[in-house]
Amino acid sequence: MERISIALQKSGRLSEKSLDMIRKCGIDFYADDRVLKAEARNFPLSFLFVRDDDIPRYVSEGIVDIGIVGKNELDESGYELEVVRDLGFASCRLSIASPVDFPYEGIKSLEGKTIATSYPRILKKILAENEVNAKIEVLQGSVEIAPSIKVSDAICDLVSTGVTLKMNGLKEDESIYRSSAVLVSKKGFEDPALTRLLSRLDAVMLARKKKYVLFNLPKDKIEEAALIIGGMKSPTVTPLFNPQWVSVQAVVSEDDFWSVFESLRTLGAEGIIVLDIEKMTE
Ligand code: PRT
Ligand code: ZN
Repeated sequence: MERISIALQKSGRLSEKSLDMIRKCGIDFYADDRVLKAEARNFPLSFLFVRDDDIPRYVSEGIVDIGIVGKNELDESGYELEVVRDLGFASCRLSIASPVDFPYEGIKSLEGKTIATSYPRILKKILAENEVNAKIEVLQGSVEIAPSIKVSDAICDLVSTGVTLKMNGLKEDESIYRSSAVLVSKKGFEDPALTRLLSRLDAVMLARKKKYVLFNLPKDKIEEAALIIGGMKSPTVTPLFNPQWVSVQAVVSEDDFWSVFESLRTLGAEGIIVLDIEKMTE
């Protein structure tokens, strides 16, 4: 099988999780801060470690076959690539934020104002969609200080916890765009090694959203428990030494986990153990 190449962020918010995800696919390679190129030992994949800003261009120009980059960075780059998978990590939002005394009542409040951002392309598109005319002040970083130094009335920047905005005396007015890390390729790129990688990535992502639950339950409650767990072909039920009780094993979606947990407790489940699943297939 021919090797394919992937561009990853060398160091930053995407690096660790990208590497972690690829390692969870059973792909073994060496990478440290000084390494710019690497080859997987047990999979036809080679790596290029670069700044995230360069990844869309490298993929577009065929310098690498695929890459992992924030969706925001891809859309801002203007390159038309295929989003092969949304990997779900490094999620954040692009928000309008302004000083506490700025009266924001929706995006129209930005009419005639100046907005500082590092994402002029995405912002311009959203303003145009909403028929708002505003001046965009492009800054490469530290966008949050722009209003306090009178460079702009408001800002449009990435937010995850919102702490940075608060620390700079800004309020988050409205989130206008969502982003997370995506795996990209050139449009229509296909390769057996990519297919193999994707099936492993899918297994890793599926497992991430599920928990493995084990608990003991009075035998006569098993049908009710099966209903609560839901969405499953059947939980695995094993007899216990005490004939009135059984041991149950099931896979539960992380989103439903707490409601399932509480319902099982109400039903009389005891000794509930919850485990992470490393990999699984549908
Ligand atoms: O050096 P290189 O160019 O490769 O990296 P970079 O500095 O351009 O990017 P990096 O590593 O900071 O971010 C990479 C990607 O992570 C971004 O393109 C986003 O897709 C994603 N991401 C997720 C974030 C955030 N969350 C985030 N919170 N990128 C930046 N931030 C910044 C934001 O700009 C603001 O300054 O964090 C601050 C806000 O954080 P909170 O938690 O206080 O709200
Ligand atoms: Zn960057």
